[in-house]
Amino acid sequence: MKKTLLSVLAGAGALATASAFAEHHEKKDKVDWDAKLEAHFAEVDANGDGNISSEEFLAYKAGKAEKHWEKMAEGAGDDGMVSLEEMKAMHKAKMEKKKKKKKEKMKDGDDG
Ligand SMILES: [Ca+2]
Repeated sequence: MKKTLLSVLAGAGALATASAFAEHHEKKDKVDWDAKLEAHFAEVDANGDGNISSEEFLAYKAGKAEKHWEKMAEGAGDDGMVSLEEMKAMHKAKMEKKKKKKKEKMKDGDDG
């Protein structure tokens, strides 16, 4: 009888833990993808006609590429060009920064 009661209690505890876990992740994962997509669409649809033309798409991508290049150029040498070694160094620095950020988040008790 004692064993059964313990099993029931352990089961209830596990259930409560699983429920709290699921609830936490449900809240965290609740992203309004429609709203995100609509915002992104509006960003690309430069003239706001509700359609994305190839010109709008390419202009949007060119803008993104330009911003990307500006970031890359920060790691470029004096010649204004990015070598493979410089690119690897930038990538390594970026990964280390990400790792450090993740560690700090975990320290704060927030897993993401
Ligand atoms: Ca358009």
